[in-house]
Amino acid sequence: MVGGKIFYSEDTIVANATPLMPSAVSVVRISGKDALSIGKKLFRKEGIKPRRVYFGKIYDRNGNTIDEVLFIYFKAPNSFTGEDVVEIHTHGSVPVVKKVIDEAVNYGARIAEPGEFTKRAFLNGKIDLTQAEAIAQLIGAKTEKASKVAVNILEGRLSERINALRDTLLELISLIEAEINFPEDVEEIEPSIIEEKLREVINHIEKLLSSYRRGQILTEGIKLAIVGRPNVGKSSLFNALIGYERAIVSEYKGTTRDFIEETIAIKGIPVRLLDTAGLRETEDYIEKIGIQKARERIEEADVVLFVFDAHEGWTNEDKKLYEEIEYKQPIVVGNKIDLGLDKNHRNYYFKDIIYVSSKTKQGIDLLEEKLFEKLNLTEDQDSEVYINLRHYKALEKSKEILENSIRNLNTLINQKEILMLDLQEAEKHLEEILGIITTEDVLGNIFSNFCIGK
Ligand SMILES: Nc1nc2c(ncn2[C@@H]2O[C@H](COP(=O)(O)OP(=O)(O)OP(=O)(O)O)[C@@H](O)[C@H]2O)c(=O)[nH]1
Ligand SMILES: [Mg+2]
Repeated sequence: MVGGKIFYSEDTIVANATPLMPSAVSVVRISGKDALSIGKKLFRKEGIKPRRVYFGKIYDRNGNTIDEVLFIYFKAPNSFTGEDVVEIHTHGSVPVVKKVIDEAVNYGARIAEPGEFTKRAFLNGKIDLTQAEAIAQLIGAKTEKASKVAVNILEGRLSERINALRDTLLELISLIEAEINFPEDVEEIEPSIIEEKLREVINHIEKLLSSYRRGQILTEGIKLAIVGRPNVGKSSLFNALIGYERAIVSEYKGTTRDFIEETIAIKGIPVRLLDTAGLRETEDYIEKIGIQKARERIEEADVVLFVFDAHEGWTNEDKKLYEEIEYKQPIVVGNKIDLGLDKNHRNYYFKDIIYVSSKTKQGIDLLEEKLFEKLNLTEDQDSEVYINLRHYKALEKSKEILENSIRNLNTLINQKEILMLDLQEAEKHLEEILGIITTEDVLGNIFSNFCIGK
């Protein structure tokens, strides 16, 4: 909390904390300095103590019962927002919730803006900005893994790492400052030590920067295209991966024309899987269009699975196609191993073939492993954190300044004031991430992405 004091906004806000739809229970939340007095007017009970659950009724302004509810009061600063908060648990009836909000407004509350509760929690120092963002991330998480990482950040894992970087810089800044202020009493710092410290910070920044892409994969997923010549078993592999017979499979070449898409989770990552038409020269008009579409999908794909028939062997046609899409660095999949491997398979010029059978599902797990490895994801994400674009930009700026300082260290070592200012600026960019310094713009951007009531 800033200076240990509760930051009270001018007004008291109200909103439904649960979606407006029929359900077992709905929660209406009121936060602000008048939360309790407004709550009491609705609940009509005296002697409400904090953090106790009361059962009773909510009345409208004319004394008519709106609903039977549970009523909880959280006294500042021990609440989510850090302000006085009242939670009213009604039956999950849309008209009831609307009516309760309407009556709270009648007694002086204002309808909350999106993210306003969380914003108040931030302004009261209950959470820093990375944690506020993590709340939105957690609410929006589509997979268990994405939610796990959001919880890591909510628990302060990202803040810890940013603070560690800040500490290193602040320590260095204070050493330089001491040297500037007391040149007689303080020993000069070796430039090599300064450089070492700066490199250490840059290293850690780079690690965080590289987590950005992984975070995107985790939250937004990837596009995975299955590609190869006709009849090698692309649609069969597609079906094996999604777990049911979605795509038509047949012994005729050119079975798949239009591409087929299905979203699945592979080890917790959302994957948009695309089955495409077998690539070949053809006179068939429809097939031609399909092949054109397949090529577009290859272009867009994050990862390409290049399938060939490992029983038949690596043909010239495979080679030609492979060379065409080599720039995508595809994962090469040899299918149909249940029929036995081609006798020349040891001579293929790749080291890295994943052999599978779409029919028996042999090797499919290895393929998933390989995909994971390719995306640079690890299985163990218990303490993993991912940065967002806002963090990315701030870290880049900080890194740029530090790199510049290293480059010019020979000169700066004799201009310590300038060096100090640079390091201070680099540190300020780290503060931005945590929200120690912010602008209304930045806050507006972040909190407007929240849903109402959070
Ligand atoms: N034994 C065996 N047969 C397979 C396997 N995978 C596919 N097949 C057979 O190979 C033939 C072609 O399979 P598809 O999955 O339709 O091949 P495709 O690559 O999608 O073909 P197009 O859509 O024409 O490009 C079918 O007869 C499948 O039953 C496998 O792992 N083992
Ligand atoms: Mg097919």
